[in-house]
Amino acid sequence: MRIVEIRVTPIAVPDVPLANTKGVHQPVFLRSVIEVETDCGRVGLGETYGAARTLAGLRSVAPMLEGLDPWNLNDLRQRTETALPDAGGVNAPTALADHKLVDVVYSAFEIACLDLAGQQAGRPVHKLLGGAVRDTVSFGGYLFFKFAKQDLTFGPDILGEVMTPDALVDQARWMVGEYGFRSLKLKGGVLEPDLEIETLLKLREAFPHHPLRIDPMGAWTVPTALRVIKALGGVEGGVLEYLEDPCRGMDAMAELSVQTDMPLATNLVVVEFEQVFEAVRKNAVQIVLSDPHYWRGATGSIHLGQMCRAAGLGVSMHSNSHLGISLAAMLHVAASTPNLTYDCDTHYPWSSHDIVKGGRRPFADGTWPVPTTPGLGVELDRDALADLHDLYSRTMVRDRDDTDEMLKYVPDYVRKVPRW
Ligand code: GKR
Ligand code: MG
Repeated sequence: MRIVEIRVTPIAVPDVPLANTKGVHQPVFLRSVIEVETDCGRVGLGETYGAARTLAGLRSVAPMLEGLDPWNLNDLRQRTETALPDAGGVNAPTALADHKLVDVVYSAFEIACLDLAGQQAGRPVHKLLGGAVRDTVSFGGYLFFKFAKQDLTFGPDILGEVMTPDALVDQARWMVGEYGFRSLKLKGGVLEPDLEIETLLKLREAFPHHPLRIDPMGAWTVPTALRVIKALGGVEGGVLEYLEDPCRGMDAMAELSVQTDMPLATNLVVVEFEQVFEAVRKNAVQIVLSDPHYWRGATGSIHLGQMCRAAGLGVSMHSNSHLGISLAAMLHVAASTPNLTYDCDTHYPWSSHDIVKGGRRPFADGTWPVPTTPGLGVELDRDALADLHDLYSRTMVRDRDDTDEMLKYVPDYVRKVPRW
């Protein structure tokens, strides 16, 4: 089996104004959909970021993959590195972490190659990743403070403004009622820390048995983080399961870690293998979030799990706004990472679109079944792809910039991380 053609299609997906510490989501989020076609007529699928640098990277590597055997992932890595020497990062300057273009591009094509290999072998992708250790993958409800959507041109809002602790608890009730999530994560760093403390205490009251997390994305100084941990009851009998990226940068996380037993998680300070060693040396974090979109694909995410086990670190899973091909990749990886013991993140409930046949996948009790059919287990809905590509052409949004978008809602907004 050899690759004969690759199609990379940028799409724009209607989004809602979800807030985080660096701003707010734009009216659409961008994704790239990858179709890798082989000489035997099979098509492998991938989905990744859709912002300009990622798209350009995918497009410059695609022609170099002609003739590649999709089973040969070392060859894929080599060709990607050759096509993108010193390519730098993918993210906007306002982002809080950057990911290497070469890792992101490799990851996207790797998923498509594994889809092809699985299809040819007649086995689901998780069989190629060491085998599934679970039949379903459990996700947490991802809660966001948000504005009411001002511009309804590209799609309706979900739930309107949510900018107070009580409104956030209502959002959680909706999410748990609708999807059955059994744990909850709050995107913090948006309201003042006291209001976010109040929110978590009210969530605990409303959901006495749901594990709770908060992710302020580096918004707090070390003293503020310590104050929040104390107010939330610390570790034993406290409100939090873990605290994700409370402080900005590896050294601030290490400074906090030495003063608390609260498990600290990250998808900001450990995003490359080399950083796992630094984090362990500095005892900066106790849990690392994996993600097949930048941890060198599905195989890299599995390697991360093994490294974390050796280092005594826990593993959870990160998400960005995504659709069904990414969801399938996340399911295969999560199923075959034995030490992924926390509920995974997903933005899926915040969108009402999909590009896979059969439409949006329903989930029960906050879980999705692990696909059992060959490959990734999803097929492309070409009409849906064409519609979202058309939206991409019409919107003219080409990069993610939450900070710029925030000025539409708060005209004097200034990005400041940490803020409190
Ligand atoms: O969607 O606003 C968002 C999140 O902040 C996302 O961009 C992060 O990558 O959810 C992610 C996280 O930091 O866990
Ligand atoms: Mg995070």
